[in-house]
Amino acid sequence: MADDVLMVAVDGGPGAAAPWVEAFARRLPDLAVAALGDAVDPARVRYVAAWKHPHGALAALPALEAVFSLGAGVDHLLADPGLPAGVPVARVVDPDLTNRMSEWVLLQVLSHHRQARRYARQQAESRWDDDPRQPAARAVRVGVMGLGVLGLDAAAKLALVGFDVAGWSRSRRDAPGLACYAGAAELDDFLGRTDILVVLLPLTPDTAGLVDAGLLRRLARDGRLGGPVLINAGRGGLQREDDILACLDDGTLRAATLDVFAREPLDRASPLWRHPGVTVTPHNAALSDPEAVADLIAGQILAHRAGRPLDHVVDRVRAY
Ligand code: NDP
Ligand code: OXD
Repeated sequence: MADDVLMVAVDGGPGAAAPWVEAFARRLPDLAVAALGDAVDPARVRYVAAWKHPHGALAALPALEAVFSLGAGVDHLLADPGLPAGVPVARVVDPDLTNRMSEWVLLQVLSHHRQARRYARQQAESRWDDDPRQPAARAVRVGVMGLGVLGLDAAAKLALVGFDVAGWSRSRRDAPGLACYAGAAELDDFLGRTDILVVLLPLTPDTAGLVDAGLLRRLARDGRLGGPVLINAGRGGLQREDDILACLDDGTLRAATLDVFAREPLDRASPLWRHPGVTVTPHNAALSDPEAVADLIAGQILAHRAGRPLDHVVDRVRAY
C-alpha cells in the first residue's frame, strides 16, 4: 500500500506544488505523495491531483486509477490529448469554494448595482453627487448562465438580497424562487430579461465563444441601470474579448467585470486593463484552498481504496 503514489501535477513548479503535497501527505499517511518532476516510478502512481499540468505528463502512468482536478473546472484536464482514456476524472465540489464564488458574484453584482466605481471616482475628486435614480435590487434583473453547483448558490444568494433572478442551463432546472430557462430555444427570452449577466458556465466545445457580440446585443435594453452589464467568472474561452470591448465602446454594454481570460495572466498590453468600463480580477473569484480541497480529495481517495465509488466524476463527452 505505502508504495502507491499520489502525484500532484500543477503549473508553477515545485513551489506551487509544495502546499498541496504537504496537505495531502498529512491526510494520506498510507500513500507516498510526490510532485510532478520528483523521481517516482510511474508504475506506482495510482492517483493524480492536477491543475493546469503540462500536457502529456499523465500519458505514461500505467497504474493510474483516478485523476482529480484541484478546481471545479476540468477543461484544463480534458484539453490534454495525453489524458489517459477510461480513467475517471473528478472535480471539486466543495462548500468552501462555492461560498467563495458567491461572495465574489455578490460583490460584483452589488458594485454595479450601487455604482461603486462612480462613487470611488467622485471621492477621489471630493465630489458630493448623489444619483437619485438608484433603483432597488428588486427592479434589477440578474441572469445567471449556468445553474450548476456555483450558479445555483450564487442565484439563491442574489435572490436573498432582493434581485429579480433568473437562470439558464442546458437541461431544465427547477429551483424555488428562480425563473429557470433551458437550452438554445429559451436563450433569447433569458437574455431579453437580463440587466446583469453572470456567466458561470464550464468551458466545453458547446460553450466556447458563446459570449460574443451577437449574444450581448440580445440583453435587455430597457433596464434600470442604463445598459446591460456582463460578469464572467466561468472561463475566458467562453467570451470574445474583442467583442466585449466593441460592445462597451458602442454602448451595447455599460460595464463588464471579468475574472477569467483566454490567456492568463492577462497580457499587460490588453486594452481590458485600461478600459474605463472594465473591472479585472486575476482569476481569483473562488480559489481552491489547499486545506478544504485536500480534505475533499483525500476523502475521495480513501473511499476509492475502500471500494466505494468516486463522487463528482465528470462526463468526458459532455466535457463538464
Ligand atoms: P457545474 O458542472 O455544476 O454546472 C455547470 C452548469 O452549466 C450546469 O447548469 C450546466 O447545465 C450548464 N451548462 C453546461 N453546458 C451548457 C450549455 N451548452 N448550455 C447551457 N448550459 C450549460 O459547474 P460549477 O457550477 O461547479 O462550475 C462552473 C464553472 O465555473 C467551472 O466549470 C469553472 O470553469 C468555473 N469556475 C471558475 C472559478 C474562478 O475562480 N473563476 C472557480 C471555480 C469554477 P445542466 O444543469 O443542464 O447540466
Ligand atoms: C476552478 C477555478 O475551476 O479555480 O476551480 O477556476
